[in-house]
Amino acid sequence: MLQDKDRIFTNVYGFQPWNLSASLKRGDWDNTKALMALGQDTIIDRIKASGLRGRGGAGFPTGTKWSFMPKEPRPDRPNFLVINADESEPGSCKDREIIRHDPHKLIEGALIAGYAMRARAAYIYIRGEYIREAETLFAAVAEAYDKGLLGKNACGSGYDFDVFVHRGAGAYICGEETAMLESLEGKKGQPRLKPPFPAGAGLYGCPTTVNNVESIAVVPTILRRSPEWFASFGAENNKGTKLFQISGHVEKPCVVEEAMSIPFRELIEKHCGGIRGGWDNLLAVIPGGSSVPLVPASQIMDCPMDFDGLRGVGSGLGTAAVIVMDKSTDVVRAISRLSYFYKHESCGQCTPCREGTGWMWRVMERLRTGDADISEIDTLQQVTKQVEGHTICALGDAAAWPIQGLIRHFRPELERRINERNGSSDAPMQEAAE
Ligand code: L3W
Ligand code: SF4
Repeated sequence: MLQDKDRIFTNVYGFQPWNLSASLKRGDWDNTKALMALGQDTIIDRIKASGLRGRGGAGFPTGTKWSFMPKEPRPDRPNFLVINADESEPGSCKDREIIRHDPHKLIEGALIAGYAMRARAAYIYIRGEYIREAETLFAAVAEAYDKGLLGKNACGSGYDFDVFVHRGAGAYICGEETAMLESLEGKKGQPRLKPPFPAGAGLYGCPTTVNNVESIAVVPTILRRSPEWFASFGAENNKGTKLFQISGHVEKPCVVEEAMSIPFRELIEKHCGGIRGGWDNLLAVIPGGSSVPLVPASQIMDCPMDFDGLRGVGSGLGTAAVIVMDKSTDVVRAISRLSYFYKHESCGQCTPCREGTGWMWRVMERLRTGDADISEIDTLQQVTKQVEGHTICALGDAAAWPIQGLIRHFRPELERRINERNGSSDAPMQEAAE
């Protein structure tokens, strides 16, 4: 288990004030100028050496992403950093805690990351529903300007850097990086085709890196404590500490920073007081936010909570939003509700997603009530394959994967409902198949 001394987010529960004076006591903004004096290439090399992978879901290596940015930006085509605080993934609530209680870690990280990428400014795009958090962020940015930490000659470094906070308007799809850029430009938030990636043509057509809040907020501590320190946690290729957000049927839901790769059972025992009703009562877990497939109890127990471990059980780490479901859960209803979410949030721009999400949800609802034909289970599976990988952005995949996971692990339950509805069976609910 991670020791308190190894936690980056020491104020994640808000026991101390978020403001600048309290943040300074916690070690934020401590000689930031010296960190910047390491030089842009050295900072990028150290972030690469730390093994940090993006904390927004995809897990792309952060230092590598930064290295795609032009080293000599043209004056009429500046580099930009965009920070994704549009935390809308069902189950995810870690970036909210950072912004509420430790906003200066994010703002200092923005300056250092922006400097490393030769960015002129950072835009923090915050979810529209995060009203109080946006107020905190506006106030924290104002404090940083007042003390000369941002703006002209930021921290006395000789580097000019601005931070702008932009509030979203409630659309999940604006968390997709290119939809976010469209939204920042004042347009309807619809994803762009990639390539070009944002590093080639991003905000206002300029080179842009989009990073998640947590990815940026850990940067100052990695540089202060060393990349080797960060890389000492977690398994190979899955390094560092990570904020896990555990919700659902555990005794004590929480957000907690832990070492990457901690086994699922240990995470829940140590921080959540175990499963409601005991371990025998665990049905399934969605380990990475609603976009990844669920994993049945028998496969998740000893699984390392990291990118590779969860891929090994057919799922993913995503944002590390761990949704725990005990045996009281109507798992078909739960996945059907998620299907509705994706149908509702589809931007409608590409046909497989616009039509497919509605189609999948309607079949899911008939499976929920048992009004479908048995053959429709396979038809639904085929439709998810038609949607997956055939859309502009990952929302199509995100709508398909939870249904695929349900069919893979809970087909007997789907069949039971249909048979029961037809009066031909009264088999009891079966546990997830292996
Ligand atoms: C330059 C290349 N850049 C990739 C960059 C790319 C992006 C990053 C990852 O989706 C996932 C999604 C959700 N040259 C590049 C390159 N890049 N190749 O690397 O890209 P990608 O396409 O793998 O992922 P993505 O489109 O960013 C993100 C999943 O996250 N998710 C939900 C997330 C929700 C939140 C939230 O609520 N806060 O983050 C959960 O699993 O399904 O798979 O920057 O430009 N050759
Ligand atoms: Fe829009 Fe869905 Fe296509 Fe993404 S996959 S661009 S959300 S229609």
